[in-house]
Amino acid sequence: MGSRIIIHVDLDAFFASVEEREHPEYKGKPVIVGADPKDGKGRGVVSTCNYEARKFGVHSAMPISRAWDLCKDAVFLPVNYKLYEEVSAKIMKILKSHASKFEQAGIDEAFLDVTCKIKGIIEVKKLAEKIKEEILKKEKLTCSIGVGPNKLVAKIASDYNKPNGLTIVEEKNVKRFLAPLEVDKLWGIGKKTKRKMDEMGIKTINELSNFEKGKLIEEFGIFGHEFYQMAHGIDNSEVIEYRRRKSYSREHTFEEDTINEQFINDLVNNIYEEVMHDVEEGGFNFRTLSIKVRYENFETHTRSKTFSHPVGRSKYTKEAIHKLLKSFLQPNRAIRLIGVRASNLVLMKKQKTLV
Ligand code: TTP
Ligand code: MG
Repeated sequence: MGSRIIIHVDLDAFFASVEEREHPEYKGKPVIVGADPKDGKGRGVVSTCNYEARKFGVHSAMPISRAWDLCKDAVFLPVNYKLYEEVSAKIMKILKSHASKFEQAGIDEAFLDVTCKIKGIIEVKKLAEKIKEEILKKEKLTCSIGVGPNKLVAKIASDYNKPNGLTIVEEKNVKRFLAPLEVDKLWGIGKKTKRKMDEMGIKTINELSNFEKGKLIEEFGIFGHEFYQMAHGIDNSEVIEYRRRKSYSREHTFEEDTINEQFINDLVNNIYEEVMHDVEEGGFNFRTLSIKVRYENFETHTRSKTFSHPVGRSKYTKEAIHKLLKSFLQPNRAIRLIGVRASNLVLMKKQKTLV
């Protein structure tokens, strides 16, 4: 594989930053988003907190009662997931516009493969700065960006200098960059694996990279190989969008509004085939199939069928879409537009993921 240029973008203290943006009066104060602290008796955890609150030792996933003990004066807020999702969608749209290949990796992070459009470090630095500026200008939020020859290095780099950081790791510097970092910066190394490596005398990625591969496989089975590869900065996984997709849909407007059942049925067949093609190409099955019908007066209706198990292109689902359509066919009402949607997607094709 030739050398790639991958960018990883991760928003800073995402939920808390959105809240600060919405409420300028919180500026400078510690902000903690999560469960209700109930004067220290609350159950549940911290979702996230801003960097002011982090100075008190508060962090994500900490019991909210502990956060209360550490920082009573903080502004405690409930999780407004709907708002963060809306902001996230806008940010993802900006990010996607700068990528040849794009993959949302979480509510506030994404990978961009820019290999095709960028030549060299100066250009990628300019692009990263432009992305930061655009997010700040349009959404009033800061992010941290990492650039590397693969997703693993880009992700570690974005975390390297938070908040509002930009870290670029050229291929020739990957080993030097990773060497001093602790092993749990690598994917799939959680508390348990870290403890085990600690017992084996492995604390840093450098120490892991010097460990005999055979011994790692003995200790960690198939993951041993993966750990060895990662410690050497190797990650061949592609930037592909599949995780966050919620549905596939297509719609078509007739050149002239029509009541001709044959025309309507033919169009539905065509749209159904197109949607099935997209679904299959994405490696999905689906559980819900919907039809959308817009009449000549622009009145629009949708109707769905949800199957008890994931389904794909078949006689059965084709019949289902026609059954849904039938309920909208009325002798005197011309139809203007038809749409078909497959949702409740289930990923069928196994994608390469790390442990
Ligand atoms: P992160 O990107 O891990 O954290 P962050 O954006 O709050 O802070 P930073 O990146 O600057 O270190 O997670 C993104 C959002 O996901 C976060 O704002 C809240 C949510 N989240 C939880 O709800 N629970 C968690 O345990 C974590 C880690 C995140
Ligand atoms: Mg973040």
